[in-house]
Amino acid sequence: MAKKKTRRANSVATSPVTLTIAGSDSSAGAGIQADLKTFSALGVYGLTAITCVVAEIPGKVSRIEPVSSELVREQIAVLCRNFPISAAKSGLLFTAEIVKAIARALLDLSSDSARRFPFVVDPVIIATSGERLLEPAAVEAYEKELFPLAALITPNLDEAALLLGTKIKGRQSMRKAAKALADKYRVAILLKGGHLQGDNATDLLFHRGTLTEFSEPFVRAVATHGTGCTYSAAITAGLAAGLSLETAIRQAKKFVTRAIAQRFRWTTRSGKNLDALNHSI
Ligand code: PXL
Repeated sequence: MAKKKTRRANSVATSPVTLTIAGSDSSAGAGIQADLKTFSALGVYGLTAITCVVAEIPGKVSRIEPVSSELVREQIAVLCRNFPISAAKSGLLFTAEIVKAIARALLDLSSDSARRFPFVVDPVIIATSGERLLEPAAVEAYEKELFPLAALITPNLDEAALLLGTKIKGRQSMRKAAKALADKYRVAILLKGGHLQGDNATDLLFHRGTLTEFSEPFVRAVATHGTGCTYSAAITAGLAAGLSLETAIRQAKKFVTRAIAQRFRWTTRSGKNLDALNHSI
C-alpha cells in the first residue's frame, strides 16, 4: 500500500485515487463509511458514489431508501471524467435499476481505454447478520451486466451458495464452489470462508486456473458488520497502489483481521453490545 508521508505544512500532495460505489451505513461500520476509513488508513484517496441510505445499528437494519439511478450514474460519470481513478469497488447496490445504471456508467467509460481501471465487485446480498440487503431481481442484473465488468468478485459463503444454487459445507465444497463461480462468470473469484467457523478464517482465490488460499486467525466477534466492505475496500486500495491481486488480497486480509480484533464496543442501556470495526489501526 502507499506509504503515508510526513509533509511540511502547505505542501500539495498527490495519491492514488479509488472510487467506492456503495450504500451509506448510519452506524458507519460498513458501507461507504467503512470504505472511506479503509482508504484513508491505507493511504489512498477515496471518492464516493452513494447508491442508497441505510438507517441501522450493528445487526439491525431499520430502513433503506435508494438514491435515484440517474443520480448514481451522474456521481460516477463526473468523478470518472475528472479524477485519475486507479481502482474502484462496489458494495450495497440495493436495486436492479441501480445495478444496471452503474454498469452503463462504467461501460460508457470503457470506450476510452485510458480510463479503464480494475473494478472489485463485492456482491452484497446478505449481511453478516443474515439480513437480506438486495432486492431479488437485482441478482440477475449483477450476473448479466456487472460481473462481466469485474476484475474480482468477492462473495461470502451465503452469497456464493445463492449464486450457484447449491449448499457449501466444508473445505472441499468451498474449493469446488470457487472454481464453479470463476467458470460461470469468467472472472477471478475470492470466496470468503469466514462464516465457516474454525480456528482460521480461510478465503480462496480462483484466478487464471489457480487456487490460492488466504488464512488468518478467526476472530470470534459476533456483532461486527462491515467486514466484507472493509476487505474489498482494502483490496481496491492495494490495486490502486499497483499491487498484484494476490498481494493486495494478502495485505487486505491482514488489515481486516486487525480491524476486527481491535474493534470498538459500546453497551446500550438495555445491555446490548454494539461492536464496530476499528479502521484506525
Ligand atoms: O455489511 C454489508 C453492508 C454493506 N453496505 C451497507 C450496509 C451493510 C450492512 O449493514 O449497511 C451500506
